[in-house]
Amino acid sequence: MSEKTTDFDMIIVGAGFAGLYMLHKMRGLGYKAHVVEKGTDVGGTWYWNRYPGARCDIESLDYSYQFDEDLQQEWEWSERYATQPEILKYLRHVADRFDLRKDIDFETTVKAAHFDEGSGKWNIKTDKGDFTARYCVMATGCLSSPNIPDFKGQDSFKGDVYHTGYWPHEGVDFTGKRVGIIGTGSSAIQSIPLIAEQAAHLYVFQRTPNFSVPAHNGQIDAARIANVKSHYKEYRAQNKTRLAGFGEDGKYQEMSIFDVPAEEVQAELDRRWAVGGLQFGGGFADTLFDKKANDIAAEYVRGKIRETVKDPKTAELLCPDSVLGCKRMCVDTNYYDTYNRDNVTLVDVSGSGVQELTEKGLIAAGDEYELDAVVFATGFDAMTGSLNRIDIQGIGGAKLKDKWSEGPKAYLGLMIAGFPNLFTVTGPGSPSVLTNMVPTIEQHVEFIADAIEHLKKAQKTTIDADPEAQDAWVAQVRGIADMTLLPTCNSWYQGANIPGKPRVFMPYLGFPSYIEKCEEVVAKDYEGFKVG
Ligand code: FAD
Ligand code: N01
Repeated sequence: MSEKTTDFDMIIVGAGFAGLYMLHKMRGLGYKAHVVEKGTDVGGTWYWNRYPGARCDIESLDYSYQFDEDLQQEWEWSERYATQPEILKYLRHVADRFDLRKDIDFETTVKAAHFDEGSGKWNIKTDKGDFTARYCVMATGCLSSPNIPDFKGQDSFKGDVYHTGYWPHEGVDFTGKRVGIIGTGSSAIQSIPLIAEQAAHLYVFQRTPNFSVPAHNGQIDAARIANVKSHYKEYRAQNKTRLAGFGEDGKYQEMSIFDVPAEEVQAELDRRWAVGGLQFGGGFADTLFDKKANDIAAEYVRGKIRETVKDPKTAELLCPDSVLGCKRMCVDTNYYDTYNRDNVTLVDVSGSGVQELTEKGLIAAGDEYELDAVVFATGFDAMTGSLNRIDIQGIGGAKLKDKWSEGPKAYLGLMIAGFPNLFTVTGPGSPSVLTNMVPTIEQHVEFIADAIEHLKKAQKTTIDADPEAQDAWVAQVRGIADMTLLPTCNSWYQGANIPGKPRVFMPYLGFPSYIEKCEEVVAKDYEGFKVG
């Protein structure tokens, strides 16, 4: 342990964007806060995901903290979409700039957190020792538990095995190797073009194709940086009025696609494709709500795939038949073009899937592929995975895992009824993964800090979610999702990627209405929370 004392006002689990800001915020308010982190350094997502091509797909000027004006003015992003090393460098800089490391225990994993009703404190067990704290914040991340499917013969493969979310720090050289990659989500779509440049041959095992739009990445234009920095506060404030907390105002985004003349629709889709990035999906008001409207944008992307990929059979395999945006859209550099390389083969595993790993490679769709390395780009047990891996027990020894056995329930994605003084940053029911996550994380951290200050002023010691308010919020999260096309495919948003995981739509759609709700809750004296 880095300090002799083991009793804190707050224990924070995780040293990513959320944990670092939570520590800084609480320290600034005069609390004794301490972070416990499994990794050897800060960074969270950007510490673990070091696969080739890893970078954010929200623009760097947006995907960064806004809590400190000097920091946002002084930090210089080099590319439109920052690479994993650059984001990690930024988070390391934040840790040093605010002297955060002295209050972080690295290489320490939290195994259990039990609420002690007698003392009103949390007993937190790690693999290196125990802590007590009045408040416990799970800043454990919502895409931080890698999903490694349980294939037959998993251990028999004699070659190298990697997961994108556990990438070796020293990097991997695939030169001259026969490589197989399982999955075609964002991680795969970023890494495939770069692995293909090195490998002797790359086999891509695709269960479901994804929609991807070009990043058009490059150096950030100096004039744009100067412009944003000249009014960063207002720029950030404007982003908070946007559905996903970032983006641009388009001419037609309040209009139905059917109210816009066809040639203007085409021109707007062309314009958005040329701009690149996730904003492609936000051109018209009904794309996410009306299947026919969605079909127009989806067919546009399919057209681009067919134009780019020379082999018609491969192109068809790459065309998703699902709704655009129903699985998280991907943003790529040269993804589709990579399939024009002679050393890349797309293998359709949509029917029988990857069946097993063998000594020499893997069996998919009945054929054995001989490989030197297998890359699992198989995603994460999203939103609940890292929480369920900790033995969390609340009032009466109730286990979080049991409470969530039919799907996670939380109030505002911030607290779980029956687990007093335990907060989750971007928990289920938060807008989290449907937004630019950094401003969402900052909003959550500030809400938690304000709630604790509220308790102090009111001379109270406990805050808990009211079960009825929680149920109403869970119903609202699902109700909103049900108005959209989001629940229409097997996405990780609803746990469909993990065998046996309850099928429940987890994130809340709508950053502005979420902020409004939180402000209303505070104005009504923490409505929906029990303070005691
Ligand atoms: P994390 O960064 O996941 O940090 C959680 C930390 O908790 C980890 O370091 C983990 O080791 C630690 N931890 C977990 N359990 C324990 C335990 N039991 N004991 C000790 N420590 C523990 N979001 C965007 O908005 N835009 C993007 O472009 C974007 N790109 C992404 C790219 C990738 C490859 C991935 C995987 C995610 C991406 N995300 C993106 C989502 C990203 O996870 C968030 O933006 C953000 O980094 C999350 O920060 P966090 O601090 O909440 O969690
Ligand atoms: O994971 P995914 P990811 N057999 O779950 C396949 C963020 N992120 O790591 O679709 C065969 O999207 C699975 O197939 P299917 C972002 O939020 C952002 O790529 O389930 N295949 C799918 O193709 C993202 O959404 C960036 O049928 C199997 C793939 O593996 C989230 O993290 C970059 C399988 C997993 O895709 C997760 O992305 C990276 C099996 N048994 C990540 N099991 C940016 O660009 C799974 N698959 C910012």
